[in-house]
Amino acid sequence: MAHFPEGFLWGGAVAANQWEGGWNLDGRGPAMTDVTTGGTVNTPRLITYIAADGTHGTLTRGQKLPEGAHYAVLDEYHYPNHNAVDGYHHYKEDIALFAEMGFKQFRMSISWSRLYPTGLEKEPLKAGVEFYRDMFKEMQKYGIEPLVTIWHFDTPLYLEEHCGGWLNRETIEHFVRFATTCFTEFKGLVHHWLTFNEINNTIQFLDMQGNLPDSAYQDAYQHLHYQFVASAKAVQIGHAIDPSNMIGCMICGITWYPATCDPKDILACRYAWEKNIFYCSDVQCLGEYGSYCTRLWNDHNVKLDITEDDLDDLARGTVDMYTFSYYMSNLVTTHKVTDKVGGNFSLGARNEYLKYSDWGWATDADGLEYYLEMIYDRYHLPVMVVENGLGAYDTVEEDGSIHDPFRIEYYRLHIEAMDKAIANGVDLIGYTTWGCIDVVSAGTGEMRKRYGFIYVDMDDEGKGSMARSRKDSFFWYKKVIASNGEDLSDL
Ligand code: BGP
Repeated sequence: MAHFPEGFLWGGAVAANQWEGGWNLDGRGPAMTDVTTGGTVNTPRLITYIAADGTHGTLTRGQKLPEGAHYAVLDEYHYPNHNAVDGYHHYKEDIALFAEMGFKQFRMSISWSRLYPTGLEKEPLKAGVEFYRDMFKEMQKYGIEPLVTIWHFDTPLYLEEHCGGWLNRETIEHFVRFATTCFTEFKGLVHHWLTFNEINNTIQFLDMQGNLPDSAYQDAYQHLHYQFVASAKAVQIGHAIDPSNMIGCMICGITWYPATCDPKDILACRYAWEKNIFYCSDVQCLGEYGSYCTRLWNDHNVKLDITEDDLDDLARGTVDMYTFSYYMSNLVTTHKVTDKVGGNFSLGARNEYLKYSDWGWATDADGLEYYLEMIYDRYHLPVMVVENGLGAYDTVEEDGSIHDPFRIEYYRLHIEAMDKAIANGVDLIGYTTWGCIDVVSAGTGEMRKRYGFIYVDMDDEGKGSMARSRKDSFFWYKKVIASNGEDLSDL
């Protein structure tokens, strides 16, 4: 007998910038992803600009725009997020397909610059509000609950370029205006919200870049502090507008293991949990910074701008649920790593007990059980796994069918892990697989890295009909949902 409770929220997830497209339609303003090119597993995505002297230049993530330069869309590059998979025009068809699979919940995000093109406007664009309202009504027809991420990597480019983005305290105010619009306009249509997607990536990303100066840590922790305050204010407003709103944090969930039994590795592993995972979720779930934060700040001479009012907001704006993405575990060691592996906004040492995907991400379903039990024990809040999946190559057969047993196997293992965690006492209330329909990869900008149950005919260069088709995993997941997680057998 499976242990999924009645009413368990099965579904799938996408993000506006990776699914929607329509980047410059109906008044939408650009976001950073719109000046970001495609990359590959070995070559980074580039951010394009025009320098003060008119020459064209590129940056990689984390690098600063040179003095006098401005971000720009350049003719010589392809920008996969511009059209993405055109959810903007296909949402009715896509939602009907989700309904066919039996989705109870669909996680999507609202593009900030579709409502506030620069982020500074006092009123939202009507067209943007109408677009999302229509989408929610469409979901309502099928009894699908929206799970809405308010910020999924898409601060309006104008705020980033001209106002200092999240290093400027005023961005809190702009975000709060945007979030308030969402809570007000979609009241009654949306009941489940997440404030910031994978908020902890800002910290994890530092370690990926290697030896950075203290100023990089100063900026990252300050950026996060402003996002924490923005999130806490949004939670309070969301509750005031509709007390039935359930609002969650969203953490990039990686299960960290020590690579050896050297006590130094065991300690380093605990530190990795504190820095990468608990730093953000303690603030968002418990309403205050953990005691270990002093150590993290002191390590890099970080001095934060934190006011008494901020602390008050953090204490009042704690979330109602813990949500996270889960793709993999990672090894931590103080010893020399000769075989580094990639991951979701993270790096680690290879774990000889695990299998790795074509993009170098480990498959570790036990790590999901570990994470769920650890987190629930710490926060005692309802939990949702809001991203999980395997990015893989798909082959379309001559008859149009797509056989993806590797994806089915990945999901089976992770659903079994969730089932165990529930049996062991975790209050797990929902599961949305990542990229339930193929979308543009966040990390590489590729289309060939596919997660979907639904295939989209579109390649890395933006060529394709955008036609949707059902993979084998579509029929399998349908069966899983219909049996509430009981029937995980092959088709
Ligand atoms: C998470 C993001 C998603 C998604 C996913 C898969 O970090 O929240 O937006 O893209 O990772 O990553 P990728 O697309 O790089 O395979």
